[in-house]
Amino acid sequence: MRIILLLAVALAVICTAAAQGRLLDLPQIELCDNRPKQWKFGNHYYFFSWDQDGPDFKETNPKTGQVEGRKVDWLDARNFCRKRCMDAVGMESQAENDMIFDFIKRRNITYIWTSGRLCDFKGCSEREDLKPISVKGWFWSNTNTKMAPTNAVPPGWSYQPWSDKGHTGGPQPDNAEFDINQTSESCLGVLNNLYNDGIKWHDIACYHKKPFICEESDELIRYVEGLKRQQGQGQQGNRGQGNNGNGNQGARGHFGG
Ligand SMILES: *[C@@H]1O[C@H](CO)[C@@H](O)[C@H](O)[C@H]1NC(C)=O
Ligand SMILES: *[C@@H]1O[C@H](CO)[C@@H](O)[C@H](O)[C@H]1NC(C)=O
Ligand SMILES: [Ca+2]
Repeated sequence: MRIILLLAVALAVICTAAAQGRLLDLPQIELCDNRPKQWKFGNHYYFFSWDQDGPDFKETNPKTGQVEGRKVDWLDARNFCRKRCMDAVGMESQAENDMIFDFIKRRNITYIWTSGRLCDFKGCSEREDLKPISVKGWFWSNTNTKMAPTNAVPPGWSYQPWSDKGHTGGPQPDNAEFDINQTSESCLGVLNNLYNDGIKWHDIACYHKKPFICEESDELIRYVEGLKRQQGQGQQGNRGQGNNGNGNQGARGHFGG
């Protein structure tokens, strides 16, 4: 069963980011038109941030003076994708997850951010269907799709993508950093064997900096097509009706069944 979270994509980030005064970015027409199309899977193109050039993806290491792949926090990862009509990757199927794990393995990448997010922000606690939150509260923010409960192999999958190891020894998600200093591990990264556990999903505090994989967003592509139509009709100063400018398309959405 595939349950769509009709909660607005942005809600998680709006609430999380509000404290830091940071919001989701809207796509930009030129960046969308020139979005990197590194490889295709199903109907979507993908790219790995460190394989791209430019200041969003490369930075100079102050110690060595070398230009290297940029590491960013979870929200920046999403925003660098979103500006390009993409979003951080979401692995809603085993086939897609296999594809991402294979890429990480083949390229020997240490870790990446995904769009995975824990619903632990405003509006989540009223949702009985998300309790207990550590088991039923995870979703892919790029497509607003609920993940399967974390404590079992997802239905239709042949393996458990969450690691059975971590900082505290136990299975993921373990919210380990919260126990150290009350920083919630609300974001989902893929780690490559950092706990001698192979390539696996881990809950990680969102401020940590990592490279990322972007996946095309049907919603943002449609949004930019609408923008272009408006501009073609000579309407100006009307950037996307129904969108409050924060990428938050009706934060009053409901989870569907
Ligand atoms: C893969 O990456 C790890 C960590 O960066 C490194 O120690 C190892 O030598 C690499 N393996 C290969 C085959 O490149
Ligand atoms: C929490 O602990 C981690 C791991 O020791 C550390 O990297 C991080 O900076 C700490 N965060 C805060 C807010 O103290
Ligand atoms: Ca963890």
